[in-house]
Amino acid sequence: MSEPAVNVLLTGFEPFDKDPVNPSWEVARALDGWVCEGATVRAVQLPCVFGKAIEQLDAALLQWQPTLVISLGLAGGRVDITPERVAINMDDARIPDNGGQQPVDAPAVSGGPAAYFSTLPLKAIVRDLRAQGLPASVSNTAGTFVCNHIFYALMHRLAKRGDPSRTRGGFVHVPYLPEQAARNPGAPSMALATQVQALRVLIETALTVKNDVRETAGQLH
Ligand code: PCA
Repeated sequence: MSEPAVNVLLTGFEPFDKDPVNPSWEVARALDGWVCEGATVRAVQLPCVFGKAIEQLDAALLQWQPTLVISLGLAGGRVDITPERVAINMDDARIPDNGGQQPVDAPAVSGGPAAYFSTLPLKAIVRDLRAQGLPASVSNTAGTFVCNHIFYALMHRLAKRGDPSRTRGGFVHVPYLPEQAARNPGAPSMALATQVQALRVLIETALTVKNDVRETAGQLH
């Protein structure tokens, strides 16, 4: 008898804000089919549209029944790979999404709790990335746009299953690609190959480290 397939769902977003490329999707699709610790990465692109992104996430969760879910998004201006600590139940869009919606102070999931924490081993991830020469830090805000929206919806769904340790999930923001920084002079960037390597390390750590390490990654402000 063959073992049931073990899948890692890795989502990335389509380009937004008139940008022709989104590194989050470039990284995800580069890893589609990669096998790590016996688990196969399944890359799915999400629309940068409030609501519709959640529908497509739900379809992907149903299709792949993943044991680990990592959603990626671009945070232009960040200097490193940033696993997010917390998703808040708040849509407050500074710019319209790709469908022209611009919610202000609306819940991501109506009636949901204020926030959820990532269930990824954040500190171990940052430790392992840095040890491999890959810049990373924990972020304490995923913003209030579509990335935080999908992060919140993901954690709400995993929490409602009642066994948060069975399917781990979280969100990771990635920096601009060099070509994007060239269009935004002065902005920091990271090459695609480096971002892809960082996600390889991150997925392996998320699959193998059951209990996070105790190390500070706090910020004073
Ligand atoms: N970044 C945006 C939405 C899509 C993406 O890649 C964000 O940080 O909300």
